[in-house]
Amino acid sequence: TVLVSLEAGVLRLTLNRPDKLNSFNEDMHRALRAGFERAAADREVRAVLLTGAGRGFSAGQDLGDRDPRKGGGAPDLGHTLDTFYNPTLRLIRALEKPVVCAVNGVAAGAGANIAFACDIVFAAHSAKFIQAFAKIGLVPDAGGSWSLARILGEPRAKALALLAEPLMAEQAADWGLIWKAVDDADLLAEATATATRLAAGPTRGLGLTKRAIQAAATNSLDAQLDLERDLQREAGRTRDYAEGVTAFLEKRPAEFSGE
Ligand code: LHQ
Repeated sequence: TVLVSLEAGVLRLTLNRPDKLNSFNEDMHRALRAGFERAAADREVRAVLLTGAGRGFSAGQDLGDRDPRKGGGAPDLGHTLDTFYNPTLRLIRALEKPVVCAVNGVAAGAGANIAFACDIVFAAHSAKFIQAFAKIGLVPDAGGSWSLARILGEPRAKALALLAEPLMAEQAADWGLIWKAVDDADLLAEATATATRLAAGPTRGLGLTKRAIQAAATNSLDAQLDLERDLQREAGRTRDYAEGVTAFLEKRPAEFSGE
């Protein structure tokens, strides 16, 4: 349900249930989570690229898995979040390596919100984001209420969530929800090039940078200045910092090891 490959330090995770628009069943949840766990543990992985197979990125939760017509009483959706979505969301945000996302087609419900949790998001011009939850009586999850409100502010976050209308890639980029909308034909090449470039970078410094920017949302300026000091102290001790400065002084490209 998730294709996994490692090339040039980039762990590529491809959601792979294309005939169901890569909607999440338990298998795919487990496989995606395992992919991010590997990304954290494996030193050879220095960046992640998340994308989808076929014409969609992900349609969110597989609704066929929870057919109310089959009876069995009301399901505990909180349990689904605790068991599956939330651990994966936390892994993505805590991973001290860059996560690039290539949204190749429609991203609905939790599918959209998993994309918004990634660090650098490219989307094909034809891709659209839909907070589909309102259509079935649910609340935005997989971090969506948090990321939409933080990135867009309440007026746009509420309209997207309450109306569940599609937001095209170009508009998402204009609003700052994603990094770039690119031509469909260029999406994978462009996202792969970016992930590959990041994977050849000073991984520790990039990871600490991610941590610093994420902490800013909840820190005061004072706390953030202290955090920058601490993280810079750590970055200054890496081999890659020494290599970066040496390469600059020797007027040659740096060769970062990730250490
Ligand atoms: C699907 C799905 C799908 C199964 C397309 N499931 N088959 C929820 C509950 C529990 C715990 C916590 O979290 C959540 C989080 C959520 O993610 S809730 C939101 C769930 N997602 C949705 O409500 C989106 C449902 N899908 C759609 O609205 C449309 O499929 C979109 C707008 C994504 C795409 O539309 P189209 O491009 O017109 O494609 P389609 O509708 O024809 O879908 C293609 C196939 O994929 C089709 O199967 P079929 O056998 O008829 O070819 C769909 O049934 C299937 N599919 N989404 N979520």
